Amino acid sequence: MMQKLDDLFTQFQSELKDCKNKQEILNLKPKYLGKKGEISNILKSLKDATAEQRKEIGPKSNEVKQNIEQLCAKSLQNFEIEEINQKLAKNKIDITMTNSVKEMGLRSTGYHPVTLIQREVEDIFLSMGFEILDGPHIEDDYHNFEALNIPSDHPARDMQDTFWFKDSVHLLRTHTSTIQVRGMEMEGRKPPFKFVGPGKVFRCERTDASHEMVFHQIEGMMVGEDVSVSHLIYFMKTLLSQIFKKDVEVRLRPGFFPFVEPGFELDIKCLICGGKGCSVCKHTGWVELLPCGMVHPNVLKYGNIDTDKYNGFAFGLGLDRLVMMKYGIDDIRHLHGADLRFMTQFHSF
Ligand code: FA5
Repeated sequence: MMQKLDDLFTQFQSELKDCKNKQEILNLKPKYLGKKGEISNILKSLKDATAEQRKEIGPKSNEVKQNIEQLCAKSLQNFEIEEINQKLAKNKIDITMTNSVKEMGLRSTGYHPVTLIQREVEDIFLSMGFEILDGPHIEDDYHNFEALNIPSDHPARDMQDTFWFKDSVHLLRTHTSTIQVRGMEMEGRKPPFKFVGPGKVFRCERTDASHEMVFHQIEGMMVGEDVSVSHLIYFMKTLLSQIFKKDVEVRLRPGFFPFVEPGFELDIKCLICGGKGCSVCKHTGWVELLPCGMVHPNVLKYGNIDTDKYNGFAFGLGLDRLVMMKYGIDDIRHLHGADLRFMTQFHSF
């Protein structure tokens, strides 16, 4: 009987080896372990065996049963792993290869015009020694208002309609000026420094030809000794001449923002209508593009900067409007639409 159990196990191993798929294993298992299987037959015949024989055969048959069980489970697992690997190999997509996109019959639309202009502006400022910083979309009251010299009772809070979270503390940032605060907070940050911070901003506004609820700005900040309005004008002029590669008419007028003093609005002569008046410039001939000014001492104090020694300038450029002026787009809403005929005009891979 003991020999028979050994022979059965050897026979099982050889049959298992020949199994070509999961189903064959599932069919093989009951042949040995099923109610009418080989092992059960042996166990049934124990009733005729002596007590001595039973003592030996019982544990031995359990051992063989367990081994068969384990080997079946292992082989099934191996087949499953092989199946998964085959599927993975078959469906492999190399997303780094632009050719795969074409082979799959998909059209590549290139970069969004706002991304293109953002990179262009970043490169111009990088070449002038500015750093590039980032900041979160979800902000808190402190970074969006308080540290920018806009306390909770200040009427300037109403200048930008804010998407607040239910806790009344967190919000979707309404401007990239939050990056001024975050930039000054950075560990080891000491003047002199200059950085730009691009990104999305959110306002609960009615949309029209020049207003969106989600749009893009790039913030700029320079802090050092004896920074003046001339520095500010120099950097703004350099930026605009490099972006437009032609002379564009601009005007500087007083502007009010609690975080700058004095504050300015830099407007560009509308390039859609040439200044004659249209829906983009609201029939004024000018488009508000780049508010700026000298950083208010209170903002520097929130950033732990010694205001007896240092001062600075800051600006907040509207990137969507810059794209509109550069490419002659007469409605900002085209930039957020999904019309591929529009999107593919700018750049492709
Ligand atoms: C600000 O957001 C200030 N944080 C800018 C600033 C920074 C001033 C640093 C001084 C110093 P304003 O709300 O005007 O300012 O927006 C700045 C620019 O963003 C505008 O000139 C315009 O180009 C663009 N902009 C504003 N609202 C919208 C909108 N709804 N849709 C598209 N562009 C907009």
